Order: sequence, then structure tokens, then C-alpha cells
Amino acid sequence: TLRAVVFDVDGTLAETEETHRQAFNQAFKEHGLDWVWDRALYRALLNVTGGRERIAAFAHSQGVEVDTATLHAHKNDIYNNKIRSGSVELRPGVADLIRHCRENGLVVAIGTTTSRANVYSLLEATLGQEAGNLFASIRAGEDVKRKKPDPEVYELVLADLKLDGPSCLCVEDSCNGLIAARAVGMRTVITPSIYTSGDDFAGADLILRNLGQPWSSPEFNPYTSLI
Ligand code: XBP
Ligand code: MG
Repeated sequence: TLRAVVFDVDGTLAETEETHRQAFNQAFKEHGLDWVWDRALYRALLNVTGGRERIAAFAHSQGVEVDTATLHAHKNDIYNNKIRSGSVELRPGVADLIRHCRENGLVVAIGTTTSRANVYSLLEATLGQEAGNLFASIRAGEDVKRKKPDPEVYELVLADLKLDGPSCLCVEDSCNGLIAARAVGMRTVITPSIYTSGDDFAGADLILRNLGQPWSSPEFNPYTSLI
């Protein structure tokens, strides 16, 4: 039986990747770099998960040496200011699903490669000051040695929840996330985001445009199709 729903953050809870992209570009500019990550390039760069790793990979591809840690910290300051200003909303159905889970005795949790501060600023800006308390486990980029597609972050979430993979449903938006979730045996719902639409989600249990449709439609409910 299903005991928990585990959410990815970027692209799944909200279309935050566009805000990350803008924050990266602003940080590059403020550090005197002439790098501009347009949308097509950013889609490709998302194959490298983790903002610091993404900067490092790009710098390497350009043959340029940069202070990756400083650049990334600055990017996250810009990002968090944007999020705290209320510029991003949750994707359709996300808030309803979290509420539905909690009302029905299902635990909710988060497993993400993004930085912990980014998770809390998004939760607080969209679900309120105490939103972090809704989740039984929140594991983020700082908690792991290897980011998705490595399953480490989801292994930590399952250990926190004291649950095995098959008793959890994971909501993801990317192939790297899907691989990580499947590696720990979770069932998976994919809601492709603007940066992952059209990707190949082979192995996913269910692919939905977003979480809004099934929850507003009594005849189609992800639980009944997955349990
Ligand atoms: C997607 C990511 C993140 C963000 C940037 O993470 O790859 O790295 O692009 O966040 P998710 P940081 O698992 O939430 O979809 O700069 O904080 O790393
Ligand atoms: Mg994601």
C-alpha cells in the first residue's frame, strides 16, 4: 500500500528552472562574465544536475577558470530574492495533492538536488511560513555526495521516513529524477516541465501534463491507477 508521496522541487513543485536560469545569467553579468544561458542552451545544461556542478561543467567547456562556489552562492542569493518576492507560483494541483495526502494519512516528503535554502524560500513563498513542517523529510543538495540521477537523495528520504521504495510514489519532472526514483523502487508520476517536455520518460508509471487534471476529476486518480 501507498504510505508516502515524495516530491522533487525544481520543475515539479513549480517552474523554478526559468528563475534559476535568469539568476545564473544575472550572477554571470555581475561577475563580469559574458556568458548568457539562453533557454535552448539551459535545456541542454540541465543534464548536469546541481547549480554549482552546472557552472563548473560550463566553465570547463569554455576553458575558463571561475570561482564556482562564489558564483553559485551569488546566483542563489539572486534566486531566493526573486522567489521571496512571489514571482513563482506552484504548478497546478500541487497544493491540492499535498493537502489531499495529509488528509488521507499519507506522508509527504521532498528529495531534490537544489540547495536547501531554495526549497524553503519556495515553500514559504507559496505555502506559508510554516510550510516546511508539512513534510516528514526534506533532503536537498547539501545532504548528498552524488546528485540525481544517483539515488542517494531518495535513499536518505526513505531512511528518514523508515519506508521502502514500493510504498512511496515519487513525483518528478525530469529523466535524471526518474532514474533516481526508480533506482530505489518508488512508483513514479512524471509531470514534464517547460525544460523537460518532449523528453523520453521510459519506465515511468504515469505521465501527466500536470497534477491539476486528475485531482479535479473523480474518475481519474493517480492512486487508483497505481495501487
Ligand atoms: C534541479 C537542479 C538544480 C537547479 C539549481 O533540481 O538541477 O540544480 O537547477 O539549483 P531538482 P542549485 O532535483 O529540484 O529538480 O543551484 O541550488 O543547485
Ligand atoms: Mg526537477
